[in-house]
Amino acid sequence: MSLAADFGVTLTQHVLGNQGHHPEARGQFSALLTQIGVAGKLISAQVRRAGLIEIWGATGDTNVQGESVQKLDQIANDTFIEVLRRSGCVAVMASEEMDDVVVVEPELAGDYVVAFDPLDGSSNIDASVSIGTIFAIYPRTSPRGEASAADLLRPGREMVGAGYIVYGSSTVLTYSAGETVDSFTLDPASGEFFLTRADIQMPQRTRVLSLNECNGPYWEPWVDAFLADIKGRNDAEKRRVTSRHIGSLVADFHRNLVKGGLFLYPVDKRTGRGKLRLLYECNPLAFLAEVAGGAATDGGRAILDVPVDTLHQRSGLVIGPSEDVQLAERLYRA
Ligand code: P6P
Repeated sequence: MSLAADFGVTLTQHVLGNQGHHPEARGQFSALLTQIGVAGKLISAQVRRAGLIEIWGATGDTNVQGESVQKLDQIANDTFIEVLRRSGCVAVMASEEMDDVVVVEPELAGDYVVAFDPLDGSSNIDASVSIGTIFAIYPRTSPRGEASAADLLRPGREMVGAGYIVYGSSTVLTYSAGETVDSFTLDPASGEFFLTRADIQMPQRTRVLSLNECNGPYWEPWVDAFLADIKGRNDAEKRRVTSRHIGSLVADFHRNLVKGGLFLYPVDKRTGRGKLRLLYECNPLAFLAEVAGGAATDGGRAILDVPVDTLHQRSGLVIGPSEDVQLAERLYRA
């Protein structure tokens, strides 16, 4: 009896299979993705125990965003940094939790640079609501020994990989290296991520609308017109669109990617600024959305084309099926 029939494709097998499409690959990208899987398992183990070992709740610190740092945030941040540092694949990394970049010592520095949000959705931690890690991967551009923030201050279009790990009813890692978007579910018994959704295509109809409606007073006028168009698709005959909003971008995005949904977090007209961070929230998810046949915009242009000037730069975000993202852009420009 063939053993192979007894279990699915693991993350490492899938990543190595992908590597086969790149004859010039030296294996660092594959090793990096595998190590990101290791970090995801370590963080997942902590998330699953948070309430039991009292690591939810705030540490009393505040991060560069001015948000109170939850203990699990700190653990996720430290875990991601240490695993990536030891991977030998990363030269410099940026984290939502760190004011400045972390430069890896030359003897361990590798060919890639990574930006990540170690634990997105922190305000949901002590309510046991889904949270997640988001990551973006670029090839380093700096010469050996000179890695710096400049390696990361580049448009999302230059990414070579991106993904997230959502710690929800199960722990799911989704990544893309540019050809397909694939999802893996962690099997707690074996500690392996197994392929559960291959070559995900984002459904082209918006069935789910996901946003914080209470921000309505702060929206620019085009947003109300946009929402009226989408909600107007529901009539006496049929409800075509429903609403789901978790408040953890990574969980809202994963549901929308799989079921066909649109998420938006428009800029605040009082400041002209968005809330979500471009480098490690909007860009990686925009990368996945485009590979899966969807789109992402800040209203004026594709998220992946927005210049990245600072590590913690914020952006407005509309992400989901292409035709509704294009509708948002038309209304934004009108
Ligand atoms: P608001 C979580 O803190 C986060 O960064 C995203 O995951 C989420 O979509 C957004 O902020 C929620 O923000 O203003 O609706 O609470």
